[in-house]
Amino acid sequence: MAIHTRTCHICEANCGLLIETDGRRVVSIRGDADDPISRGHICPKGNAIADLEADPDRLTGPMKRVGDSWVGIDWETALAEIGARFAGIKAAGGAAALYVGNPTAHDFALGMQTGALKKALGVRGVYSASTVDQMPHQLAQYWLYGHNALFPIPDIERTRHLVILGGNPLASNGSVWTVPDVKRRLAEMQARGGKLTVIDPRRSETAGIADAHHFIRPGSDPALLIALLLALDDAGLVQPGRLLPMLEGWDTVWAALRRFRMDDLARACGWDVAAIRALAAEIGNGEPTAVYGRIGVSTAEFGTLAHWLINLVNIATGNLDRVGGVMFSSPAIDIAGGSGPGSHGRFVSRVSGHPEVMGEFPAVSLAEEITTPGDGQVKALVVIAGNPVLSVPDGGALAAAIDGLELMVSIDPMLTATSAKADYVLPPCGPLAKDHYPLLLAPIAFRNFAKFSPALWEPLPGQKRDWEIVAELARAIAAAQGISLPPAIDPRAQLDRMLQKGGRSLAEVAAHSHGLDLGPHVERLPDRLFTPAKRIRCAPEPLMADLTGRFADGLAAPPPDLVLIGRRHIRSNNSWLGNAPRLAKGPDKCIALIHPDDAAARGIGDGDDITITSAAGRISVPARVTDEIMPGVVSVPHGFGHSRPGVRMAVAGARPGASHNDLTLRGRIDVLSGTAALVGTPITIAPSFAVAATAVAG
Ligand SMILES: Nc1nc2c(c(=O)[nH]1)N[C@H]1C(S)=C(S)[C@@H](COP(=O)(O)OP(=O)(O)OC[C@H]3O[C@@H](n4cnc5c(=O)[nH]c(N)nc54)[C@H](O)[C@@H]3O)O[C@H]1N2
Ligand SMILES: Nc1nc2c(c(=O)[nH]1)N[C@H]1C(S)=C(S)[C@@H](COP(=O)(O)OP(=O)(O)OC[C@H]3O[C@@H](n4cnc5c(=O)[nH]c(N)nc54)[C@H](O)[C@@H]3O)O[C@H]1N2
Ligand code: SF4
Ligand SMILES: [Mo]
Repeated sequence: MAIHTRTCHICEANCGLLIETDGRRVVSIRGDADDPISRGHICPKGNAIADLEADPDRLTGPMKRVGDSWVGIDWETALAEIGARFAGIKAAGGAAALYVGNPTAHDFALGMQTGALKKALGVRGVYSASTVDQMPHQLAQYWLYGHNALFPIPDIERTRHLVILGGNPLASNGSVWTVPDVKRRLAEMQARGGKLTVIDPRRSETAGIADAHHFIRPGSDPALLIALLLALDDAGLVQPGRLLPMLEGWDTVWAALRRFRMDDLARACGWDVAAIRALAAEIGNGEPTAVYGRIGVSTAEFGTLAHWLINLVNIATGNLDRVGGVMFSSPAIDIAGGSGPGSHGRFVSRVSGHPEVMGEFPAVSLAEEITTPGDGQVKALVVIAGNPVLSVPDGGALAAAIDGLELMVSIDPMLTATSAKADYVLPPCGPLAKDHYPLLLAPIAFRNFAKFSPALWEPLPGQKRDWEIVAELARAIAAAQGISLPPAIDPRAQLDRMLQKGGRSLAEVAAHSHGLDLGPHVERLPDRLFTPAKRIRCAPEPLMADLTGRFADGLAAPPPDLVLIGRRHIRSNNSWLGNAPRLAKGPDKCIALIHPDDAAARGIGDGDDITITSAAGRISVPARVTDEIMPGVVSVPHGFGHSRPGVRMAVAGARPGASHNDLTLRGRIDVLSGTAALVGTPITIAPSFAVAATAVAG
């Protein structure tokens, strides 16, 4: 028996775990009370790591598709075959694409190898989960602060008022905000006299514990945020304080904002002007206040605009870089200092001319790059730890496009809706055979920390770690084309170098096996700015143009009758934990929430099976009639749809649910960042029996 300290790799909370093992068997997993940031917290997903390790559906070695079946193949042969097939495709003029999924963000060693794979594949723009997620934050930060990785983090331990738009940390455990034990921390804030305000079209779990909850029409947050800024201005509450000398273009912003009329903005977001003024008075009362927006705000048609406006609200009230407001971290490894600041529009995508953003193309544009003939048509695809068929809008179209590829390789432990379409699946070893360091998460934590968790054991014979697979795949593909790549980066050595740059070492961090507390955030401006003049660029031209053009033009447009939004469940993680028995139990999660008025108008009763239709497709799910959702809005979680052909996930398949992304539309995007508008999809709904009857009649 042994007890290992570990960081949970599943979500951004990065909880400290104590894992008790007997040989290679996990006996128990519990929260680590000595972890400086999570202080013993654990959620059901942390316990489910035992299920992930022991999942009987987990692939134990490389698989090759032969006709309609899978055959096992050894690594060397698989890599050589992939290399040769890839070189053939390249020689015939075909192009490649790389899609990088969310779990990559939790594997520092893997992230170090993707550059080599990009080079071997000859790809310039990559596709990733970022453009169905947080890219708007990064783009707004790149323009404002000069670096895409400068995330302002709510100072939950010292704030007096936290305002959350489009985030539900009680289900998600916090996002772009590593904040384990968030429920208790929010309660502590309230016990100190602090206030929690939630703005969400659904009375979410977080709204349920808030001091105030306001509904908002999906996608209309920018209207509310502009209205809040105008109300602050009207009340004489615009007080950037010590930030003022750092602001560039401040007057330009206000000139543009003042062209909007309060009534128009209020109508667009469905608020009373009086309620907007009341919230502005609270936000601007001089107390430490943090306004935070997350995925409900970023995955919208004006995602970048919304995040820019959230930053402007925090600047206008003097709460940016202020204790108790939103603050910049001082991580042990400064990823901002160590990487380029970011980019926008250095080159464009082939088919639709989307500008690259941080070197990425929109995930929604992958399908068209595969199906549109011509020079540079994508014929080969590599997916690393991703399930875009379920996670990217119009997954049905992407699935069909993938069928037309000449070569598809998936690095994934499971046969999923996406990897089941591959020609080769290269599965990694179990998660506990990999080292862990929160390279991308520590910089967004509510408090500075460092923690290294060594692998509990070596991979089983014949298994490899993700980073080894990517490194070897890159070299096999390069070699087949006669390209030479430098030797693979040794992750531990590289991590040590990165820590040493900040004055520490891997040995020192590793010696603190429960984690190293590096203290609360401190004021970092203006030094932390990456802009040449060390000033905050408040009025970036593309945002000003988006504000006065696309946004202003659409403000008066009447909203669709009914729109779709998403949600998360504490026992899920996107599409990939559905096969863990201890998470799958309990009531059905893939159900639609519908307001009683909307249900009554369509003859829908609680528990009825309903069919939801959009311009992309249709799905059927059970309905729950509830006033926790606002009228005109339906909520369905994403990450379901495990009954697609070839999926081998017995537990998930027993209750497969339907995929939200069979309804989302490829054409609805935030044009600045290329991020999909996942919220606000126009839909119609009807009882499934009625739809079936019409289909028969038609
Ligand atoms: N409608 C709608 N769609 C959404 C969202 C939404 O809110 N609404 N959210 C979006 C967001 S925020 C995200 S991040 C994306 C996620 O989108 P993706 O990253 O494309 O998908 P995931 O569902 O996270 O699937 C991850 C895959 O990685 C595999 N995997 C898990 N662990 C490992 C590992 O250690 N190594 C390897 N190689 N593979 C592993 C899993 O088996 C799974 O197939 O989905 C997005 N899609
Ligand atoms: N349990 C669990 N935890 C997770 C995940 C998971 O799938 N399950 N996924 C992880 C990932 S990859 C991510 S990116 C994070 C995301 O973390 P969060 O951003 O906290 O994500 P959600 O829980 O989906 O909360 C989004 C909220 O936005 C609301 N919303 C929808 N549309 C709008 C709108 O137009 N305006 C406003 N103001 N609100 C809106 C929704 O009703 C929902 O309550 O969670 C991470 N953690
Ligand atoms: S909250 Fe996130 S990091 Fe913590 S145990 Fe749950 S899944 Fe793991
Ligand atoms: Mo995400």
